[in-house]
Amino acid sequence: MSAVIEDIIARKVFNSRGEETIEVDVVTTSSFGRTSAPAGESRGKAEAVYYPQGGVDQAIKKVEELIAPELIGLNADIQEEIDKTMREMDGTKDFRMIGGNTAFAISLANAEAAANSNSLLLFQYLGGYVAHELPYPLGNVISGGKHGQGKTPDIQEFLILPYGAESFLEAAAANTQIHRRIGDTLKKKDKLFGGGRSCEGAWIANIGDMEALEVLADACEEVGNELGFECCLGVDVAASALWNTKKKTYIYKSEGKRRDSGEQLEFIFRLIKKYHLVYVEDPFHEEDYEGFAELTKKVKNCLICGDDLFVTNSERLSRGIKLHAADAIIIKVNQVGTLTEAWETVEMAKRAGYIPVMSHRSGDTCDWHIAHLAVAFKCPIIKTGVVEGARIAKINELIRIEEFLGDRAKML
Ligand code: 2PG
Ligand code: MG
Repeated sequence: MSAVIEDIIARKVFNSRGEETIEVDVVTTSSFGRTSAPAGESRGKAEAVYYPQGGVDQAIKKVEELIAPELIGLNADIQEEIDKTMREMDGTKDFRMIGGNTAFAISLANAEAAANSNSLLLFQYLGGYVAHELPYPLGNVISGGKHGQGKTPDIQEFLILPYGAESFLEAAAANTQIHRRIGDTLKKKDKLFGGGRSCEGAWIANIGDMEALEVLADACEEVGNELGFECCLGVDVAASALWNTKKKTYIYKSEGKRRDSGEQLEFIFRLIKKYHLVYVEDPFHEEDYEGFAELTKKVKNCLICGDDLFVTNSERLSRGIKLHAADAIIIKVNQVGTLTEAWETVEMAKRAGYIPVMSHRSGDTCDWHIAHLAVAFKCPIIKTGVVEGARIAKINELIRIEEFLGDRAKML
């Protein structure tokens, strides 16, 4: 059925942190699509600028006065044309004129409208009939760094990956059990622990990095033994937030330590070995491609993932590939702006043997599109938290996709 864009409506809504964000409806002759944009707290410097000057209000005005008149009449089926038109209208590298989040919401709402007009689910529309593989959920269970408050760990995220699960539902259930078990342990360990959680639903406790990893390791082992499959550990160091450019050191405030680049490498390497980490995100600051390359060369059986390093940007990824910096990449569509560009980055990553990890943002909405993108783009991992409404929206959508696929569903 034809899907000519008839209207584009933008409004102000809120994300899970209560920050203003943009939501867009794309209405076509035969369908409708809706998307709201997420926001990061620990953003990469090279990310798209979320909004034009004047914030969400100004972005809405731009949609009404500039973007909608340009896109109305185009065919929603031709995603590339929609995305390219927005790029050209903006004219800057970082989307500062119309806003990366404005482009993101239009781009995704358009894809959903196109899928609906073809009577397909989004993952099928984008990935084709053959798309049948589900990602493993990588879940944040203890928060620190910029996502923590007070005397919490320096490392931003302590993550679990139920790698041995046979289905997505089983994997998601394992993550919730581990999350609960960790909550119980923290109650005993930290007298001040009041059950507080970060914006991603991970626990906030008055413990250090090592203690957090010990708690994680025990919980993963216990639950893994009970369920009969392996549950692994990972971290997002978010090292740009620890890096002090002037002093050229990583400052671990809670621990009361400083580490230069060499010490950082040794420290992360020791953590990987001691806790058998299978996933380490942003172990170095966002300009240290060399550090990433050195660590990637040094470790086996542990993904070294670039988030702030690559910001879903193909130019930055291409530099990383040349230097063999990292072997996995976080994909956050709103870091780059449009679906087409994010897809191009995923394709480049796969060609170079990098693992694409589809990801939420710390300030997110109940929007579920990344669940479909993970399946459509064949991402073996989705990083989207364990509990909390905005995270559960994605987890539950993947459970629905798994059910929809029936016998054809397979873990990637
Ligand atoms: C990260 C993310 C998501 P933010 O660093 O990976 O967990 O955080 O959205 O704040 O950038
Ligand atoms: Mg990160």
